[in-house]
Amino acid sequence: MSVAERTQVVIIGAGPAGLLLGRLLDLAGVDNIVLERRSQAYVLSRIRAGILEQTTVDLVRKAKASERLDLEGVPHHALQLVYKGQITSVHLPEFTDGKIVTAYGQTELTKDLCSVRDRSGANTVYEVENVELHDYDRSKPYVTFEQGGVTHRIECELIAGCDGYHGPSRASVPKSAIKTYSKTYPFGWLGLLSDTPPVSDEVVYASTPRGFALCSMRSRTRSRYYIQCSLDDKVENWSDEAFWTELKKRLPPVLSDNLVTGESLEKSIAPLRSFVAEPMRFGRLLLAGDAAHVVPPTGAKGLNLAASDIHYLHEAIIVYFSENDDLALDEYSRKALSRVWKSERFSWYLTNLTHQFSDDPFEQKMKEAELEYITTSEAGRRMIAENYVGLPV
Ligand code: FAS
Ligand code: PHB
Repeated sequence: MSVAERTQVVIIGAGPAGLLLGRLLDLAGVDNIVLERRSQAYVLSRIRAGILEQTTVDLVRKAKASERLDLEGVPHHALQLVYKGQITSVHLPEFTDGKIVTAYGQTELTKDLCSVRDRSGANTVYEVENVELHDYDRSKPYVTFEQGGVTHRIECELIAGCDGYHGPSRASVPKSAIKTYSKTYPFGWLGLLSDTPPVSDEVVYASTPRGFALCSMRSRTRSRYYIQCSLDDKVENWSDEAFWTELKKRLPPVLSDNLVTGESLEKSIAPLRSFVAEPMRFGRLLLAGDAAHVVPPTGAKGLNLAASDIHYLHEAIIVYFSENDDLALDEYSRKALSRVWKSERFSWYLTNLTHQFSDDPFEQKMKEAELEYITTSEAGRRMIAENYVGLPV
């Protein structure tokens, strides 16, 4: 593939953030190129998030990439909290003027975004190596990368770092110019994907003395389950049968008795982390998605925060080029971070509320009192609902 030597925006990373941004800029006539370390097949094989906020659905529609999402996405009008064996349904529209969430896998969303980008003829270069960012603190930034032993250089006006937590964009920022905040959790999530009907029509968050469990879906015939596990646990320690047995022990009989088990399509352990980098703009470099922040998956916010950033970033870039307005890029960082921190709070809160990890008796009593309050108070359920559907952008 011939690689453009110049473009308006170089986007590093073909995850949801990079692909969504590239598509929205394409539609706005802003020339861009996406550089991706992995093959397209690898990118499309990732199993990640599954719940979309309305803001995310709206943005995918604006990107004209929602045909399958509109057909196959499963609307969820509530989430279920399980505590002391009791199920509390948190009805979302009741507390949020009608808002809901939609179950649709990140894997499917990435396929849709790749598909529209490929059909549009926009330039995506896969399997690049040694991406380096240059002179983004000046007026003529450029990006270099290698492919097949050839070094390429792309002159540009802006660089969008959409390369995830481990990517080169944030890592290229001098430590003196960036402040980071982070927290790691003393447990992980063991996840299993199976072609079995979901045990519930909505996501179930179960807080039990044995640990946390989550029941979700990718469609009405494909389920996604997680159980809290120790950080030193290994996925090879868990046969499918062992997983199903433990999951059943963490669900009330009304769910465990109806759980359809089956062979795992995928099984993996993910660590949990909260992380934020401030600011999200460094001259002509803008960070978005996991390159700038990470949340524990408990609140279903990771993918949605990436979309939230792109909601702000695509607008800022369009204004930057159409009105030669540099301030729009500063506004991006401020607006994005305001919403990032509120999602970080909710994800941290729901993780602490539902997982077992503190052997401090007082902390345990505080957790129990909070769960009693949330499951019996309208104000408590309202707080959960309005954060779960996504705070206004
Ligand atoms: P991504 O990490 O998705 O994409 C970054 C892209 O940049 C990748 O394709 C990567 O290959 C590429 N890249 C990296 N370095 C590069 C380089 N040097 N050169 C070029 N390209 C480079 N969120 C939820 O809401 N719910 C969940 O259940 C959930 N589960 C998750 C499970 C796992 C195992 C992980 C890791 C994350 C999970 N997340 C979940 C969070 C996840 O969905 C992210 O929030 C989401 O993928 C963020 O999208 P991006 O910012 O695009 O980053
Ligand atoms: C998922 O479907 O993968 C999922 C759903 C809700 C969460 C986390 C993950 O809070």
